[in-house]
Amino acid sequence: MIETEAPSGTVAPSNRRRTALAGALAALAGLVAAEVFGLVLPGHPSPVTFVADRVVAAMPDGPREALIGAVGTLDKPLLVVGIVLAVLGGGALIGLAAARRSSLAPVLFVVGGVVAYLVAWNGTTADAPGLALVVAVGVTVALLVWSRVAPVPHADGDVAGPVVERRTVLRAAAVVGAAAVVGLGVVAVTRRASSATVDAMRSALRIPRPTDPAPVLPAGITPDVAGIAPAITPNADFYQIDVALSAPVIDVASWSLSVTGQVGSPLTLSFDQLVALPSIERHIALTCVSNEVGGDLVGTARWQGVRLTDVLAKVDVQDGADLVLGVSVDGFTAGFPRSILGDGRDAMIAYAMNGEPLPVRHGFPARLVVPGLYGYVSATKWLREIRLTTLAADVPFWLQRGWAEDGSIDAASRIDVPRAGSRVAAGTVAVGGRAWHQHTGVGSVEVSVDDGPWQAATLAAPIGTDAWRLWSWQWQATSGTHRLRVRMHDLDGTPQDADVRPVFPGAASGLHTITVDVT
Ligand SMILES: Nc1nc2c(c(=O)[nH]1)N[C@H]1C(S)=C(S)[C@@H](COP(=O)(O)O)O[C@H]1N2
Ligand SMILES: [Mo]
Repeated sequence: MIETEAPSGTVAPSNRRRTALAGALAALAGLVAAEVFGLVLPGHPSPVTFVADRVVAAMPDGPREALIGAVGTLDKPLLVVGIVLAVLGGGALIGLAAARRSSLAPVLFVVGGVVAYLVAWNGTTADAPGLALVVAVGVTVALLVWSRVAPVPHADGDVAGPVVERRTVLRAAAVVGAAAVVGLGVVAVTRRASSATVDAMRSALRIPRPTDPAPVLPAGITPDVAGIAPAITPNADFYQIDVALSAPVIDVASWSLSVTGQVGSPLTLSFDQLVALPSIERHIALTCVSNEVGGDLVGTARWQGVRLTDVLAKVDVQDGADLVLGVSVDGFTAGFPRSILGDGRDAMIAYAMNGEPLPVRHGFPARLVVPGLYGYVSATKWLREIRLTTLAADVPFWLQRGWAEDGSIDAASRIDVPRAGSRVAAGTVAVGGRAWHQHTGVGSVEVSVDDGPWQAATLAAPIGTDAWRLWSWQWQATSGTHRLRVRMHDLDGTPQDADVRPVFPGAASGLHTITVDVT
């Protein structure tokens, strides 16, 4: 049965390779088991998700900034592949170490599990017991698999370590591989089923008519420019930014929202209780602080929800509470000064977006929307708690990572059509775009060609000061390569900041400039 007999104290290279492989297999089996087990714990993301969140959080600002702009696309799968490879590598190292002393393996797998737990723990104690359970199951399975693929030899096991037959490793690899495929298949199917359940729940939900509906929009909010995106962003096209690897799947029947912290009488609302309260409906533009000049991390939707100050009035907020902190089911937090609500802006606990329950990826069943603040300080999705607190006691997620405390939105403008770098025919060319300075409003937009004089663009019909405003301009284009720039003044007459600043730590600035080839 034993293929190679290594002399005491040394290990044959082929055996080392096989124990490394056995270790990697055992770690993979443990990871798959933890993923599958994690799935059956309601409301818990997978352990890999937990770790990926940690990686995003721990990254230095430069790379993270680059990543955040793209989160929701390719970066997440790449992170997951990286984490799986790291686990395989860790398992292989344990295998190598155990090639000399097999009794080391169980100890190292347990240590690996503890490290995984610490790396994955995101600081919210609510998640700790579930995560501990998931990791414990994973480690147990890894140990079981290890004891099968790397049997301790009959004699002096403690001295020479396990001797592994190639056939055992191959057979174990086949079994673990098959189990991984089946297990992850089950995960994928169940995930799809549970998001299908939420979709069914969403479509079954009845959202009451708003008590205070949004004003009827005038005709002409979207200018007649071919190829320009509509002034009200459809839900399917609305940008998405979050640090969650997969959107939390929330059962609205068991969900509740608590208003806590420095309040005289804390409050908990079920979904039914929330939507039974008087509601407002408003067109509000949401903007991400990570939006580059000319970028598309901005959108305008019609939101319906409960006015935040209505809810705060019910809990008797204490004087010292100067921070309103939204806490998400996924542990994310965003916070802003309570004083900004004093101007009566339409900040709300939103539960509907463009006339339907919030899409899962936009925070189902409820989120915060605060006109005039970037999302990172205000727009908590999958909201579970609103905490009245202070910056000294609770530092919001992105502030912990060096982003600016003041999340007020800056004025900005963008050219959408023609696209940067495109080719157009000489003659009259329709130019169009949008500008925003939420809660202040857009006063004027101007365009300049090749650093020539600023020329007034035509503003489309207004949606409201909390939304963006689209614009158009007829360009008499002559052949050659030309540079177009845009700038705006807000309704106060203040020009947007033309100085070039990067995104970190508090929003990019500078004028959007594009080059167009006219033929
Ligand atoms: N739970 C949670 N809410 C969150 C975030 C997040 O990472 N997690 N990101 C915030 C940021 S930075 C922005 S810009 C907005 C984006 O909202 P959207 O994805 O609906 O466009 O959500 C905010 N709310
Ligand atoms: Mo953001």
